[in-house]
Amino acid sequence: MARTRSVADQLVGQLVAAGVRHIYGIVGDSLNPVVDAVRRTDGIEWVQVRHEEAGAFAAAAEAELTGTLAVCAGSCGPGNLHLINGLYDANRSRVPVLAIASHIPSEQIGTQYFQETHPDRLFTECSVYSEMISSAAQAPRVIRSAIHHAYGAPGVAVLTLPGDVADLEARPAAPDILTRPKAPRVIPAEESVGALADAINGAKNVTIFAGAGTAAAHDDVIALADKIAAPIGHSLRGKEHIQYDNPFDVGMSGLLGYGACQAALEGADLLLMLGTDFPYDQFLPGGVRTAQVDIEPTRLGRRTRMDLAVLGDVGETVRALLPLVERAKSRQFLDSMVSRHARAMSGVVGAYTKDVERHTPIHPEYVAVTLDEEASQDAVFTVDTGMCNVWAARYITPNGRRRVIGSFLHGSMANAVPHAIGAALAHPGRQVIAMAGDGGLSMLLGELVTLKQYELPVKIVLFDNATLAMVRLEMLVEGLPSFATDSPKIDYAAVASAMGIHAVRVEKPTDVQAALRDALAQPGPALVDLVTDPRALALPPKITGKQIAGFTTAMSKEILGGGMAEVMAMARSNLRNVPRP
Ligand SMILES: Cc1ncc(C[n+]2csc(CCOP(=O)(O)OP(=O)(O)O)c2C)c(N)n1
Repeated sequence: MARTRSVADQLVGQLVAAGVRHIYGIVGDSLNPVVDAVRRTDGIEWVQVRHEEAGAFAAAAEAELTGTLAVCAGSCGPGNLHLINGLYDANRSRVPVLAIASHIPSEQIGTQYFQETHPDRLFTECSVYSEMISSAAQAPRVIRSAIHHAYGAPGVAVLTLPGDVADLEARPAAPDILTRPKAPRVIPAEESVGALADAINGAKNVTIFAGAGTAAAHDDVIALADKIAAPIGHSLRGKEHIQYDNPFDVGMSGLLGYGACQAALEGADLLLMLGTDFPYDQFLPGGVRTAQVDIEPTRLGRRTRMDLAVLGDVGETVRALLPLVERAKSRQFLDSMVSRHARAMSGVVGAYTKDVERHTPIHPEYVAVTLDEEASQDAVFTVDTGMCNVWAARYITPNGRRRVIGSFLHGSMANAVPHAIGAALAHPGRQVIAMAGDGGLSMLLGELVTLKQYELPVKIVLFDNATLAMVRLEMLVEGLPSFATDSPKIDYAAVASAMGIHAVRVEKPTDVQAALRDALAQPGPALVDLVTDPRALALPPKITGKQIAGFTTAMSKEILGGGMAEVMAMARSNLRNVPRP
């Protein structure tokens, strides 16, 4: 007897029509009808992860790299609850992800049944759409609506689906034409562009601060900067889109920043924020007249003062603006900021010297620089939250082809390996490098099993400092001695080897380059466990008196607590990094 087409079959069919190629998750109970439909459907694969959170991160990375909807799924109660942190991350990064949260039997809802939660309520805060499918008649339109919301926002759509409803016979539905809609052109109002041109023409020193919204506007922004003689600083998310082939680059702002960005922001008499929702207002100069261009009205003026707002796409706005702005008469401000940046780069960022090649434990900056040299020109780097963010931001050179993916808005630990899983499946054949901290890796360590299961050629570059270094740094600047940050020294290379993954532990800086080169040449997954210096510090470009006081207090506490050796070791590790006057 022919099998009847179920709601689960219909769901999977609609997902395939929308371009979905993978569903990341863990099977179980109420989710089984969906998993079985995937098994029987061509063109879509089930990817078995070890923690549903990793499934959500993997889907987010796939969606970010391809722009096409990616899906994750969790069984009822705890299964889909595990998705939540990855979904927060995906939703904040505005990538099209659909989550299937399977649910307890519909007749049991509201009785405190085994594993009962309310996914449709639970996920509202981390999604743009969260609905429960309660009947076969409702299913096709709600599924379609979820897909449209995920693509349209873009963001996360969650479908809550009780197992018994998934098993119901599907109702006929109109065929879906749900592939990714073409993005609209968002053209700013003429008056807004005119006002912005007037403001620029009336200003003496303009600084551009560029965010991820400059993604498709690199050449336009550079042309504008050239014409109005404006230095270009950028946020962490803007870096990969604007920093390459950019003679006006003055570096990055924020806690992880470097270069002359901060000086350029503060020295301007007009700050032009392009496609950025950079959250740290303490790094934005509240005293400087500010104009902001963004495609999203809710972002206008929410981080710092806004004297002039332009609602529109950055590329469209800049192209409309270019003929209206006058060529700058003086390039003095631009020149002074660019040379200040060059000095800062050679003094701070470029501070690693020959000594570093002999410094044990290995200095993480040396690893990052070597990795930058060894990685391919179109590599995808996924970066753990923690100090890896700093090393990637400072040393991984963007070129318009490489991609750098992280939990840059949500700031979750343990994203690098799961993001790399999604990246490797999205782009087979492309080099995918996970820059991981040992705290991050150990948090979702089980995902090594996923790499092995699918022989995903992800290369994990592990900055193994046996501590939560980023938090250690936070404690120092707050004047607290480090506490509850250290982990036992674990040989992660041995752990990975035991799983059948090519792995090596590196303790000497002289072995770094060969180990990275060898790992990058492996056909399958590989892990390089680099024993790095836990005391390597990243100093923000703008250090407040309070932070210095905090740092000094923490140092005194360490000394009073008998930690003199620690203080000396930290000083030795970081002398190279202290900005010179
Ligand atoms: C899920 C989660 N838990 C805790 C934190 C707070 N936090 C931010 S960075 C960090 C330390 C990361 O340690 P590790 O991965 O070892 O990297 P390191 O900073 O040592 O390079 C912690 C605990 C967080 N951001 N996310």
